[in-house]
Amino acid sequence: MSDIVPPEVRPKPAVPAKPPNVGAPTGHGTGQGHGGSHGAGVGSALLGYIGIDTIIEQMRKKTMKTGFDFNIMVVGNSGLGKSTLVNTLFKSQVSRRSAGWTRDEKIPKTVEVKAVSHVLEEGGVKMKLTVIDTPGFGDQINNENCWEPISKYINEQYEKFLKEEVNITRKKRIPDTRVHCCLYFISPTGHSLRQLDVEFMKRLSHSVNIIPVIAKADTMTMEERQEFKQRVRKELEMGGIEFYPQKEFDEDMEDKSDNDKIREAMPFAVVGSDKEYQVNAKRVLGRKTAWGIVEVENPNHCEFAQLRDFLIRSHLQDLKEVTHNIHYETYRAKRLHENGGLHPVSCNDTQESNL
Ligand SMILES: Nc1nc2c(ncn2[C@@H]2O[C@H](COP(=O)(O)OP(=O)(O)OP(=O)(O)O)[C@@H](O)[C@H]2O)c(=O)[nH]1
Ligand SMILES: [Mg+2]
Repeated sequence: MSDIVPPEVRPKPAVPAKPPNVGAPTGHGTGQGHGGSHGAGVGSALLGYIGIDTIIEQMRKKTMKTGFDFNIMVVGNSGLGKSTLVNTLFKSQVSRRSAGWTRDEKIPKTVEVKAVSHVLEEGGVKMKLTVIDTPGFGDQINNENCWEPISKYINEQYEKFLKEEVNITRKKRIPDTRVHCCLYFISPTGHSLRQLDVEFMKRLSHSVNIIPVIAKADTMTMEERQEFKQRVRKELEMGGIEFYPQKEFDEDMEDKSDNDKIREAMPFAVVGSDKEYQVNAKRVLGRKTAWGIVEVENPNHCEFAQLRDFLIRSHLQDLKEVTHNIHYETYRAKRLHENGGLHPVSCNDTQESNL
């Protein structure tokens, strides 16, 4: 069942438009703010404040109550700093570091897929974070089909969701185990992408949001890093690899311009650490070397902060929406089509929010 979703069956993006000015302060009572009557001439001037904008607050309260799921997968050779980076991203020990394991324990004979969940809470919002690790990827003598168990896992989660969705008595909230984001770790060789990198991203980019990152960026000089980034970008383009945020899913000009900036800066060259050091009277996450401290969150040192802002602070909801509306929808359409075109009895098009 691997590679079940061929690129040609991808539907047109159906990502719902983001509400304008979400989170921006609203001018209560003015009745003529910029939210009122722009658009395709369908808005009408309001004579007074109605309270439409309170939907944002209502959504916020709901999210606070229910929390949300976020499932992140890490793929890349052993020792590239995958666990460390995820721990750095979420400022907690959400992924077990393998340092200290014996060699035999460390490298599995085949690629394994292991999911571990944690509940993180910040500002009253609960996130059920599942980190999906893929030990053994790229570590075999023959790595020919090592993307297969990963593709299988991704599709199995879509299948699980589909089965729940078509049940006659559906759960109010379908547990979401679908992979929202796959961080792909590129080895900081300074040369070029390996055959395996290209193969993996090519095969999987149509069923999951892939975000390539350059691992252990502190092992390269600034010049080497820039050159390597450029080369990788070129190779990704030449290989026709679509990474997240995919150009074809930009919703409007604003989205395109924001995402273009991100795409031009990718793949982010990152450094991870779960150790804190004192720098200028501040505690910072960093890596201590004989010639100084590499500060993980300092944009002059590496691009970790850019990755974190993009992944968590600006695009987390979009990653979930693209997973649901594009990748899962493609899988679902294909499966229902295989089913002789028969829609399961209770299937209706109302999508449940994952929030
Ligand atoms: N120089 C450098 N070392 C790092 C970085 N991130 C992690 N390390 C170190 O690299 C080693 C491996 O880190 P892990 O996070 O366990 O790597 P991993 O990819 O999860 O390894 P596996 O679980 O074995 O696949 C540890 O000694 C880390 O301290 C980094 O950004 N730069
Ligand atoms: Mg690890």
